[in-house]
Amino acid sequence: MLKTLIVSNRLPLQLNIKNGKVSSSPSVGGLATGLKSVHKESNGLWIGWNGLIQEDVDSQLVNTVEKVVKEQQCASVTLSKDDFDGFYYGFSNHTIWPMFHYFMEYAKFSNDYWESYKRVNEKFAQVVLENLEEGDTVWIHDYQLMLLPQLIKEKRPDVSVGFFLHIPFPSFEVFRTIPWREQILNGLLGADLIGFHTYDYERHFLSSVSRILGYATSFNSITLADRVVTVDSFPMGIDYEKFSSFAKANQQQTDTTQSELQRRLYHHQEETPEAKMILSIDRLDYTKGIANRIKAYERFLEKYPEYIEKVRLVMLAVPSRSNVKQYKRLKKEIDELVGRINGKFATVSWTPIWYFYRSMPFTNLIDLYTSCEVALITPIRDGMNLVAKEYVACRTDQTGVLILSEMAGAAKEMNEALLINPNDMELIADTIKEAIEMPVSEQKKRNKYMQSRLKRYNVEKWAEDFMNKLKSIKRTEELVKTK
Ligand code: GDG
Repeated sequence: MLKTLIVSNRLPLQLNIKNGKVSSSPSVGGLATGLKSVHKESNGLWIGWNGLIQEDVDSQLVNTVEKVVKEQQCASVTLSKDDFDGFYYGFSNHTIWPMFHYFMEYAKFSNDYWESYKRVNEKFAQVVLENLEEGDTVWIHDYQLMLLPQLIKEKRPDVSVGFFLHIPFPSFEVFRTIPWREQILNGLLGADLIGFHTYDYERHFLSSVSRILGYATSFNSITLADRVVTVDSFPMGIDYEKFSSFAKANQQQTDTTQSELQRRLYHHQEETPEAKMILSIDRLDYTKGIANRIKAYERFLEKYPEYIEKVRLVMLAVPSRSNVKQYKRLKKEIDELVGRINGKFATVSWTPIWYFYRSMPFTNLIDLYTSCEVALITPIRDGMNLVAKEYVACRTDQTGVLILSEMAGAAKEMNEALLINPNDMELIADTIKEAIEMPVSEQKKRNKYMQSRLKRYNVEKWAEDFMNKLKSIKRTEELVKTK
């Protein structure tokens, strides 16, 4: 039976090993939800790293781990500590991530990282090739695996290969400075279909291919010596129904069933009914513009002191890549900024910023989305930004104002949000005021449009569109061959 193999850096499951027993729980991220139908249909298989470092796993448990993984229709790629440091922390997160988000000064060009990246991509290729059967389709995800399409295509030209990039593709002027630019492009061109969140990323990629490799490109295709590669944009959506139904249930909680966080948030609203809460949620990452956001909030309090005690920034920063130098530095900067601003403006009964440095259970995330009147999302660069979409989906009564950076891919589809330049502190400060003062009728009008779009183009539709396109490319190729 024909099947689709999904390949991503991490498998969509969490393994737990306790007293020699191995169990797994599914992870609930957007990608796992979107690809659920592709994964479950026709005996699909998901290939990726299972989250365990090879040296840490008792050799007697190796087979049990793989058995548990297999039960979830998954197969593991095993990574050693060296692999993880060079491939994941190194090339992926210390070279590609900063370069593709235009933080060129943060990028490290190391040949050791590159060698590790190549080696690990080959490890992935080996597991994929072991599991491939004639006529199968492979869908590869994200910047950690950009060499994999070519590694598969070389060995199995008969197999249909798709690739989706979840982060921006930078402009040619930035991309050309990477020492391994040709190899990365050739790696990607092993795919039959390459997808991006927006048309801008797509055209940056096309321009790099034509100027670095010299291939002929059109609006959305690249002509190689022996085949044509299709390039297209597929803006990733969210599981709209899940967010809106959890939000509805959340609002029906009673005093006794509310979570502690929900109680605190509601208590705050009861005490100061005219006060507004501004929400900020991201992984703690320098691309997300968290420091600028705090500074803009400070500017807002300075410029509009009438809002002192009448507004609060609720900030959730989820720990991420904390082994990388820049992330450690950023954490320190944010701790200091929050401390300074709370020290500067706090009154006996009010703290301007509530800061949480941790990840929260899904239900608490919903508590935050439903209770904050404004969401302030100001990345310096962001491939898409799903938090913006989730916030709007959770506003079941259609109130709430989204302030969104123009530099997030999501801004292309969310024109009704208050769009800002994340480097313009004065503008952000003024926009916070505009958001707080926006009449309810205006809020509802804007959210209505955004909700209907998010509902229609949800994450399942995104996955379906990509797969349909890949299938149609395959059909066309077969027709050409039989002529
Ligand atoms: C990359 C690209 C692109 C956050 N905190 C908690 C939590 N979350 C969930 C959110 C959301 C997801 O994590 C974050 O997604 P984003 O899209 O905002 O950002 P990245 O992690 O940087 O993702 C990005 C995305 O890939 C998809 O292509 O949009 O541009 O950088 O779903 O809800 N979930 C829970 N607790 C938390 O504390 N449970």
